[in-house]
Amino acid sequence: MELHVVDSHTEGEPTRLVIDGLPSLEGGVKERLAELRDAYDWIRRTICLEPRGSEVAIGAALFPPSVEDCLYDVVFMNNTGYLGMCGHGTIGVIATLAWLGRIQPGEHKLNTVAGIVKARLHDAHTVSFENVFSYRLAKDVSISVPGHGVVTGDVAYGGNWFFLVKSPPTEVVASRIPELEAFTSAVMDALWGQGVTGKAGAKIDHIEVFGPPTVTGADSKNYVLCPGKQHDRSPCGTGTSAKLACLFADGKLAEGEVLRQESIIGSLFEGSVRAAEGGVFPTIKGRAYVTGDCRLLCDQEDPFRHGIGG
Ligand code: PYC
Repeated sequence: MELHVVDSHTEGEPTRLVIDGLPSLEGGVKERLAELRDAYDWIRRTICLEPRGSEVAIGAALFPPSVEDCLYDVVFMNNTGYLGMCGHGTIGVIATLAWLGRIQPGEHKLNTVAGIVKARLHDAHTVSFENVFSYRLAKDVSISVPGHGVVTGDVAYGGNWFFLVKSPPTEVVASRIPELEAFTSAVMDALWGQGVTGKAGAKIDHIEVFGPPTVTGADSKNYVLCPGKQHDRSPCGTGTSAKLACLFADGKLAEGEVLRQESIIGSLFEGSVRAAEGGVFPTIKGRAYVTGDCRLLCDQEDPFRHGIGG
């Protein structure tokens, strides 16, 4: 068994794109995700988990488009399961397709489980995409977080569900990552325990905290806890989308105005919105670089051929 993958990172966050070795799956992108999860989860475990992957690796599986006009159907996955959308992953996929010579600068649509995203390849590394409809579901939701008291934040959707904490528990800087991780993990557990969800009971599986920027020109810095309880090294495309939706809803961001969102490692996304009824369509821009091109081998005698745990 062999999987051909191309690795990239988008503003520090890795994406592993499978370009060969996938089964051919019928149906639309949601049916393809379901079949991958139910019958071929070893692919996610092989590409995302140790010893070949890591807890921060996001996998992306490409399929022929099930929707007219789109380049591919794409299913994103991580160390614990599958994602409806992934912003840094979208930028990584488009930059990788350019590196493979499959696309040229211009617009390219990807059909994700959360909906169609309109990506634009600007040059070999720079990609922007208009994300799916994003909105704030609830403002100023207070929950009780063991060890941290009452924590207040907004529930918003940016392709994934987010809880955007109002006040950070500590400085939002890399040297505080252990405290930020413990705090955001406790917030995630408290949300689940106290039944705070996204629309139709959707699990909130990303937590975002904000602090003052540390790089020139940035407007805000974030720390984003992802579903596998690892933080995003990039400013998080879906998280920045959720933030843009909240700023717009609060009248703090005008249509077309640019927000420069810094990540915990000091990398940047630029974001802006197009207004829509009840929410926004965010556009996120960032850069990705290809870091590897390899064949993952699964030796039948290797007890960890399909990853460790997960
Ligand atoms: O960029 O949307 C994103 C993302 C989600 C999880 C990791 N990155």
